[in-house]
This record gives sequence, C-alpha cells and structure tokens, in this order.
Amino acid sequence: MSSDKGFSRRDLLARLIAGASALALGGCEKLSESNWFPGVLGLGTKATYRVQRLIVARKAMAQEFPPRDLSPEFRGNGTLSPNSPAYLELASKGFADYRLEVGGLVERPVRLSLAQIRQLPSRTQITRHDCVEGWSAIGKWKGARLSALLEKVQIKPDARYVVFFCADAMEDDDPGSLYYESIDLEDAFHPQTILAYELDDEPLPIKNGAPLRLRVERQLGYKMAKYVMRIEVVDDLSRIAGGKGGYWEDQGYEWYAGI
Ligand SMILES: Nc1nc2c(c(=O)[nH]1)N[C@H]1C(S)=C(S)[C@@H](COP(=O)(O)O)O[C@H]1N2
Ligand SMILES: [Mo]
Repeated sequence: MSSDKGFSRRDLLARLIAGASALALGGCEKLSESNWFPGVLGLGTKATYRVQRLIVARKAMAQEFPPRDLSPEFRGNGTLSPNSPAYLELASKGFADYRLEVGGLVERPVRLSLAQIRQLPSRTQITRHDCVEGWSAIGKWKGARLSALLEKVQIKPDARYVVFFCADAMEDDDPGSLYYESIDLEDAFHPQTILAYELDDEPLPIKNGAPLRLRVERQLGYKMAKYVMRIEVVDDLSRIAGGKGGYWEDQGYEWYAGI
C-alpha cells in the first residue's frame, strides 16, 4: 500500500533520532567524567526532546470536547454560498447529482455520490475551529475518513500531497479563481482528518460547505476547504494556481497552519 510511504519515512526519522541519542549515550560514560561534558549533554538532550516533540505533535490528536461545549450556532465564514451556476444547480436538487472526483496520482480514480461517501468508514468528533480572523467555534462533525478514501483509490508511490478544489470562485470577474487547499500525507492519514457531511447531527448547511468539507483538526480554519468538488493527489504543489498550496497561501498565509 503506497500510504505506507509517509509512515515509513517518519519511522526512519524516529529511528535515526533514537540511533543518534544511543550513539551519544555510548560515548557518555567516559566523557561525563570530565567536568565540561554534562552541560553539553544537557543541551543535546533538550534538542533531541524538541525534535521528538515535533514528531509527536504531528501524530497527536486534536482536543475533543463533550456535547455541552458545543457552540449554539456554528457561524459561516468566507464564502457562504458559491455563486457558480453548476453549484446552484446541484444545491437545488439537494446534491443528488453531486459527484466527488478523486484523481491524480492514484491507481483507481473515482467519482463518488454522497451516498457512496456515506458508506465509507466514518468518524464523528467535537472539535474547536479557530479562524485567523479571531473567532472560534465548537462543532460536532461527522464525515468519511480521508484515509479510507485514499486507501480506496490507492495512491501511487510518488504521491506527497492531497489537494482539494472547491466550488467557489474568490474573484467575481474570474471563475477560475477557485478556493483550494492542500495537506500532506501525514495529515491526510491522520484519524481526525475527515470529509464532513454532517454538522451538529444535521446535513452540512450550505454556509458551512455543503455537501462536503474538509476537517483537518490541528490546523487553522482556512485549511478546512468547504464545497469540495474534486480531490487531486499530487507530488508537487508548485504547478497549481499560485503555487503555494492554497488560495490564502497564494496571498501569503502559511501553508502549515498548525495550532
Ligand atoms: N471553499 C471555501 N472554503 C473555505 C473558505 C472559503 O471562503 N471557501 N473559508 C475558510 C475560512 S477562512 C474559514 S475560517 C472556514 C470557515 O468555515 P465555516 O464557514 O464553516 O465557519 O472555512 C474555510 N474554508
Ligand atoms: Mo478563517
């Protein structure tokens, strides 16, 4: 399975670090007899700890909350209703004709209806959404695990990123200026990364991204692409739109928006 790629690389890194500290400790006995060395070792231990913290942080789960913490209303932000005729047509039929296209560096490209997406292994989570504009909200999301979808389409060995193309154009005079976002395979295979079709036990409202929106819980709000129409697995982000991996990234925002 090509999804092993990211993990084995990470495991290799973890092993390299373990190896490096084992080496350091191997020479330790003799060296620590000299009175200058303990300080140096202290520094080394701290540096190793910091690197390990970074690796653990990428694997860690975002905080989840009990139902009593739910925001009374999950506000909409950015686009509240895409104005493309194609989207309005889909919405007018309750998204019965919606198909999520998944392609790029995959063995089996697919076009999935909402019913098919609902049949994929799912996850439900109550999490906090933080927007850079200075507001937060806690919502209950249910959606298909992105990992399950990627396993279904079988990503190729050279796959590195997953790109989400949305229905909304961000500039009125340019229908090609679509909102888009991207994440790496580490986040794509994280258990809390889902394609959500429900918010607070209801079908996802249009203002929050109907019929399908990304939740990538350890990053900021702008990564959570709404109105996802197409997913492309790629090895390089520089050839897409402004080349920075997302609509806001192309305007200067950070690509990795960890919180
Ligand atoms: N397609 C699309 N996705 C988007 C946006 C957008 O304008 N269009 N705004 C982003 C921003 S900045 C935030 S904070 C969240 C807002 O999600 P909400 O509308 O469910 O609150 O969606 C993100 N995803
Ligand atoms: Mo945001």
